[in-house]
Amino acid sequence: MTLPISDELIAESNARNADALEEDYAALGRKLARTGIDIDAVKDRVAGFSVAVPSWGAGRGGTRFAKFPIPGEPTTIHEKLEDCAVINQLSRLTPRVSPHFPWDKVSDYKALREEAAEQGLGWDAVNSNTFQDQVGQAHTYANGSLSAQDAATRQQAVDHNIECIEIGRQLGSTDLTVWVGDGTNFPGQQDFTRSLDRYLEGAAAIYAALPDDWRMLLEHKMFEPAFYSTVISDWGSSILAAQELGPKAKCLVDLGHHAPNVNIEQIVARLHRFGKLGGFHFNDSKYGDDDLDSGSINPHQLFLVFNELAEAEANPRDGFNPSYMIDQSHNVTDPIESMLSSAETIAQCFAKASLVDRKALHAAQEENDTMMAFQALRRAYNVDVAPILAKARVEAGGAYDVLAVYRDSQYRDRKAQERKPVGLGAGIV
Ligand code: PSV
Ligand code: MN
Repeated sequence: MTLPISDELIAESNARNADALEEDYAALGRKLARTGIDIDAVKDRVAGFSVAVPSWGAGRGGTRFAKFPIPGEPTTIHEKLEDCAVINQLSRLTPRVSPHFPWDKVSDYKALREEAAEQGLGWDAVNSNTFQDQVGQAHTYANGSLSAQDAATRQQAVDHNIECIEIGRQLGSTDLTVWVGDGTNFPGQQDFTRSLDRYLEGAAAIYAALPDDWRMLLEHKMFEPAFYSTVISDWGSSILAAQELGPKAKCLVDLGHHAPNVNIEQIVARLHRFGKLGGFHFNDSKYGDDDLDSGSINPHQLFLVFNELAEAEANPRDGFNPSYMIDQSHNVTDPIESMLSSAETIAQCFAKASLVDRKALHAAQEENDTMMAFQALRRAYNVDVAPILAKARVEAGGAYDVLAVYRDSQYRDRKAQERKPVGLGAGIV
């Protein structure tokens, strides 16, 4: 395996921090032991945790107003893979990449799969794109894709999704994530019911092409690019569609795709209750965007989501296998740094949720002891789990201080010498 950052650099940095890590880990171990928690067991759980990164997240996102590229930014899937390999090498938390087509199209997927494996990476959910027109495309998506009035446009969208499944099979993926930008900007523009009927018919044609061991993850979004209505706007529409499609259809929760202040953790519990929790796109938002780094605004909400996931894991009902992925837009930071920081925050919330004394929580709930139920969560949330994550990371070959090693490596500067500059313009491609 050839990894992009020098092993010596990581080893030297880890050696400098080894005493501090041992001290902090031992102190936290003693603290947790007082409440009957074995720190090594939590560390092993964290070592088994992972979250995928999106290939498109390796680039600087930009908004619909502007994009401010940085020197050394990747432009091809090969360069994006290399950046994703950096994130995983340092964090040991992100061993899979989620590709988006046609952005990541190549002529030889077997070779692409090997190229990723050579850098320690596998493939996560395949994402289709029927929210943009591509050069030479026969039918425009300007009026929708799976829900468009025009039958040939709908068929083109179905065919593209089926092609994505075929590519995913070659890469070794087992999930297809379908998000459509379909919707309206004016009252009366489309009939709500007829457009949903058309969406469902197209989604059923895609569903019929899924291999037995695949899932179709339906991603809802309240608004953008359509600002009046979207066809799959919320978890309600999403679960109804997933129920109509069949058992392989599940719902994907992008944390930014809700109205402000929506109780997302409750949605997670509801979806799990009905066997429809398929996965997550992690990011954060302050107003109504889906762009900010995971946990940068509301880490407590992220913890509460993971608390529901811990409950769901303990009560698997129809099984528990949600896919975890980051989906952020990096407009002002180096995307590698943002994803390193987000992966850490996500894993921290996972670890904190593992610390919740569930017996105490459930007992307090049964006794209607509101304060003690709340405190069961609060106690876990207040623990600084950084030493647990650092220990798991270092033991797996990652860096104690991921950002410091990344900066010391001057990886981005080196890439700025090698890679062709990115053009200006708006958008995430
Ligand atoms: C839509 O905003 C979304 O969250 C979907 O997951 C897309 O596929 C992705 O962002 C990239 O545009
Ligand atoms: Mn998303």
